[in-house]
Amino acid sequence: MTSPVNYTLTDEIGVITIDNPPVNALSHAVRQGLMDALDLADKDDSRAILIICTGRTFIAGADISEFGKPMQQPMLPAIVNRIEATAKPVVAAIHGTALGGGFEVALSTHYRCAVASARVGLPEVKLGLLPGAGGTQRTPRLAGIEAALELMTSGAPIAAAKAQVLGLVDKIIDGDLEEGAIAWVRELLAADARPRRTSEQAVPEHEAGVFDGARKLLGQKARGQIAPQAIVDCVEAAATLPFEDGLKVERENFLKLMSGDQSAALRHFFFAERQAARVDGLADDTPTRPIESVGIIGGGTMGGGIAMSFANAGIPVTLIEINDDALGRGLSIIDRNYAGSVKRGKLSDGKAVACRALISGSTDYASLAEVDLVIEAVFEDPDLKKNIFEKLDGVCKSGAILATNTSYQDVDAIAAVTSRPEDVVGMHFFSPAHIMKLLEVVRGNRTADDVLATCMQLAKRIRKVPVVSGVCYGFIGNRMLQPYGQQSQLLLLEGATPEQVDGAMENWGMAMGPLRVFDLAGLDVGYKARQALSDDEKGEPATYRVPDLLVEAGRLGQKSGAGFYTYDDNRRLTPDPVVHEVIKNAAAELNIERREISDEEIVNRLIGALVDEGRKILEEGIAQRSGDIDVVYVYGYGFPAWRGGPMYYADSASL
Ligand code: 3H9
Repeated sequence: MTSPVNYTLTDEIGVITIDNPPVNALSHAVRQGLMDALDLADKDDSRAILIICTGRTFIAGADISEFGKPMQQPMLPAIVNRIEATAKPVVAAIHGTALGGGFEVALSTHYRCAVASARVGLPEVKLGLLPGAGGTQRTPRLAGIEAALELMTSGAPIAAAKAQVLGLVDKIIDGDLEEGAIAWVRELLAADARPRRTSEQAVPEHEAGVFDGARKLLGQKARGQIAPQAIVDCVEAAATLPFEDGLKVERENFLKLMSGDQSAALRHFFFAERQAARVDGLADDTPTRPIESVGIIGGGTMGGGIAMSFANAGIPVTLIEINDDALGRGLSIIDRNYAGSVKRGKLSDGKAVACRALISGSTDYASLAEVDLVIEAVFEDPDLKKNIFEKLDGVCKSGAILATNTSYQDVDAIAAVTSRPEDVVGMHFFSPAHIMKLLEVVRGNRTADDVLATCMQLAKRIRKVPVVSGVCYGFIGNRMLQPYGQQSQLLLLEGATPEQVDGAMENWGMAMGPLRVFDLAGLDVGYKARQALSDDEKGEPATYRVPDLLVEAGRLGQKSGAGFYTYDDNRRLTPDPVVHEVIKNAAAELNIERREISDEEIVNRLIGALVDEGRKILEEGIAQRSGDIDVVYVYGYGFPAWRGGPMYYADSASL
């Protein structure tokens, strides 16, 4: 078998080239190949060694698919230590993304160069791990404690230019990387550059209390997660212990995390997310339609957010509203959102201006005649939606994709009003659409394969995570939310308070408890929807009695300053005895006996409700696979990724 690592000696420079597509992960064969190449380089006439990769990226990390299986020698920590100990200068040449163990390989070399478009990072925390090949010890020595903590606990990669400022990269190469890197190695040799070992460097000065401060902050920001805290322990070890002892602390912590539940869950989630992008029965080479321009109907919060998602990816958007006033309002919300993104440092001023310039407005459907995709994002009125699709059928060019952003309605019924149901699909974004990553792609009975393939590909282009759903009321996410929400109402009537229900779920890891979510969304939304239903359709009165009473008392949620809680002007909540009374009275009226309810019961019943519905969704073939449901809940509903998603959790906890 040929090795994925190649070694050549040219004019006194030994070049180690890694070629292990798709991302040059450090599989066993790569690790062995690196050791073999280092053996050759040790013995030959090379005066310096260059490590470089082919394909789209430098090494993107350890091979995650090998985790959880017996590991084969040589192990990465031994390899990086060997690289650093090499007697000849070793140089890393980075392009694409140098991540995790890949960046640790680079950190163990003596000099690092990168193309300007390269990004480097230590994302292990996203897999419930920490950099386990010296990263926790070398990064603080090079970049300082604060920057190292930020890099490792956020897991977010940084651009080459920033890495250079931090001392993690020495030189930015313009033009061809290999040529530029070899020229630089020659310069280094001409200047008699010697191996420069990071392990021999002292950790820069740092503020007293930096570690306790980080632990406290992460206790809030990364509540429930153990890897970020372990990273702080390792960096503290780097600051206080000799290098070798720091490495031991790192190894111990790494192995503990690797065998723990959180990392197993996050690794499941990593692969579930990538699997979700695949559609069963759709060949990888299914043709796609070119999407160079998009129309959006409806300039409300949703339509505006969707418009921004496309504009941010460089795709021009025409936003349609019913009149100039509504259009002006819609565009000004977009302006405000861009200003907010600039203020929060998410976009540069220049980029925001360029993106905003890609969004134009119109009140005339004829402006959509040439667009490649239209997304309808008006409110949930099935007749209005059908009416819009009839109009689109009349004006849009042949081959244009017609999508609805409906959260609940029957995509097949909407498609049926057009003469081209095969071009109709659901694209269900989550609010705020320019920020939330989830996109449910709803496949109608007659949606064409190339339409589906185009939407999946397009999702990636606009930086969304797509999950395919079949047609049913609420699709995957909102359908599961219904029994979850209903169960929260039963818990209130049976004896829990809103703050107990929310507290139990938030302590368990949900970003927000169900009653706070209801208050945020507005209690009047569900109330209005129920008014249109028969008693039978509404279901068990206990599942909606309390919110009905609250709405009738003028408590519509955050927007009215009161719902399940009371809110001050800054939308800070306080529990409200009036609500406790409403709940007690409703329980008495419905003959429900109240009792002590434990936090454990709250979590089990709520997650159980989600999972039961998830199982039905799987059985009916609405979701392709249980991992897809996990992706929906983590990216769309604040489910903790470190618990793997509801379906993974149910399996692992034998629910
Ligand atoms: C680590 O390094 C631990 C060390 O500190 C200590 C060791 C002792 N392994 O995402 P994509 C596959 S922990 C195996 O769609 P993109 C991926 O599954 C690791 N496979 O592409 C997919 O396969 P498929 C730290 C991997 O262009 C294909 O590659 N590193 C790995 O959107 C394409 O992936 C990370 O956490 C891997 N490490 O994004 C980096 N990475 O086609 C994780 C990818 O069969 N990776 N695959 O579905 C990423 O963040 C992105 O994949 C990357 C490319 C940015 C590299």
